[in-house]
Amino acid sequence: SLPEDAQIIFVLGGPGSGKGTQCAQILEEYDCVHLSAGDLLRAEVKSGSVVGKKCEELMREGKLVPFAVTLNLLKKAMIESGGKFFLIDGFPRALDQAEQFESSIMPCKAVLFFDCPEEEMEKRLLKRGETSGRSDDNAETIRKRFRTFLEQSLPVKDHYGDRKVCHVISAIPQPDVVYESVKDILDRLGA
Ligand code: UP5
Ligand code: MG
Repeated sequence: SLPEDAQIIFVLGGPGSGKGTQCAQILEEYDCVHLSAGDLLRAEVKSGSVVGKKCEELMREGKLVPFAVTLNLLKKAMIESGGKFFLIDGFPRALDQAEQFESSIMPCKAVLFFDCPEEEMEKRLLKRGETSGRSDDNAETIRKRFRTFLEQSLPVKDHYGDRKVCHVISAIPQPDVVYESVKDILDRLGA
């Protein structure tokens, strides 16, 4: 099980807003465990498991995989890491996921939300698609990911916004400039 003084920060934002990039920066300075739900899912797909095969198709369509799958992958990775300060990147992606995760594991301490216009995110993802090998980095799937984000994931931000734990950060500037804002918030949180 998890240590009693474990802490969780959810790192959210649209597809290509820079969640992974900022988490990599945070890791260099703070003692924490970075868990990307998307990376865990891609590893599951790569493993060739039955669950992975089902997720592969959904991810190629820009849809959400079943909550139980991400919950199990995250829970396992959290425990196995032996850490106690977790950056959970790209999860929860729907309101019910947020509620169920928090009631079954623990409430989050804060949310970092990277705010970025769709045109900018699209530009970044198309560029990355030239070399990433990610089956969802193509124009058609990117549009579907944006739709899923608006319809299912954005309500999560409003949910936390109401609870005042959500910190909205502009993700438009260069990564090191965005990171300055991130650092300010983490330091204020006493991370
Ligand atoms: N880049 C980054 N920051 C930049 C900046 N400030 N200025 C200019 N360029 C910047 O960055 C994306 C690209 O932009 C990179 O090339 C980077 O260099 C550049 P990245 O840091 O990778 O952005 P990120 O927000 O992490 O983008 P990602 O594509 O990972 O976001 P998604 O949320 O779309 O992907 P994720 O891996 O989280 O999920 C993939 C799929 O898995 C989902 O579509 C869904 O099907 C499934 N999923 C679930 O079903 N449930 C889950 O809980 C999680 C995932
Ligand atoms: Mg990512």
